[in-house]
Amino acid sequence: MKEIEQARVQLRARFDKLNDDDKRTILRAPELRDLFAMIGSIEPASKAQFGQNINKLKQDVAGWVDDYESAAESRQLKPIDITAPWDINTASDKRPASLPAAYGSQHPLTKEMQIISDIYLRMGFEVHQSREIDNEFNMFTSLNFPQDHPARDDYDTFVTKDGYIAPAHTSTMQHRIISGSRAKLEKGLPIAAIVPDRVFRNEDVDATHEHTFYQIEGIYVDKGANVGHLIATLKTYMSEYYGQELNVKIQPFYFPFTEPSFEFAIERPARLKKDDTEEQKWLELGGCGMIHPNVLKQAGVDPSIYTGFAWGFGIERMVMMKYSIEDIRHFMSGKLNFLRQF
Ligand code: FA5
Repeated sequence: MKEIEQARVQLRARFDKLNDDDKRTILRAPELRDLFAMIGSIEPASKAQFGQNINKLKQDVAGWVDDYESAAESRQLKPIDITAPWDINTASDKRPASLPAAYGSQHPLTKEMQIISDIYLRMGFEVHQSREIDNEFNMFTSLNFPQDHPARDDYDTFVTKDGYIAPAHTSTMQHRIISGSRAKLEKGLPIAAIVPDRVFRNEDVDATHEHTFYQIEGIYVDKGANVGHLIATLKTYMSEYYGQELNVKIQPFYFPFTEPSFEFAIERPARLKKDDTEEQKWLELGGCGMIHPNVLKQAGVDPSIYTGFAWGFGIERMVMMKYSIEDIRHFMSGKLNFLRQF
């Protein structure tokens, strides 16, 4: 039986040296075949034992392969959690049961923007990012603000010494997205995008106004897009986000980049109303309208063939409605007793 033991040592040495992907080839090793071929020449008294020992070796070799593969699998499955506050090799029963609060959590606005983006992704919209610094063209000119028009002053923009602008709304992305995606229209596909991102205004801060806040821009361009589609899109989104149908109010407004333009408000729940006046009844979430033909034209889209709609809502205000948060300043206050509630 010496041959079998010699073969076992050789096979093991070769198995250890094989590359990960080749470990299985050991099952077809010539040593095993040669041993089986020897059975015929073994004297009858030892033949049965010899056969059993070869079978045992063959099973052991298959066992090496199985053990190796299942270990490789669990090596792959073990996630490396760089945020884990314990050594990742600590046995699970020795790890702390829960993370101490000091390790933190996602900011409520981050969480809500994820939820909002997921709703729009399900509705077929792409998600784009905005910029933290932009230029006069994207902030005004591409959006059909006439040169030196007072409407430019409606947005209390922060401007750098060399004339760059901290975007005061996410509409700065309209031109980029429409011109960048117009090839889709030629293929018969709509442009459908959202931009949830940060904007800046030189504004007096109060319970509903911040100088740095978030907006979500929505852009849709296609043949035949109309106001009915705009309202249906916004209502569908609202009822998904709030988990119920809400009363909405749409009234005429003015933006240079949409025509017609509307202001979109939703009815506040009683607990967020200070009194019973008509003004307190509605919370204005943002503006919307049909994209102005000049905006489409500048982005290289023919407004006699395609139409589109756009909207821009304040994210803090939507989240405040959802959780009955009475003051927008809580979000950036860094107060732990506020943040821990989410
Ligand atoms: C705009 O910013 C337009 N760009 C919206 C738009 C987009 C219209 C696309 C048409 C088509 P407005 O300045 O009204 O519009 O701001 C939109 C929303 O942002 C407001 O209704 C409000 O919800 C939020 N918002 C505005 N200023 C502040 C602020 N200082 N703090 C918090 N939220 C604000």
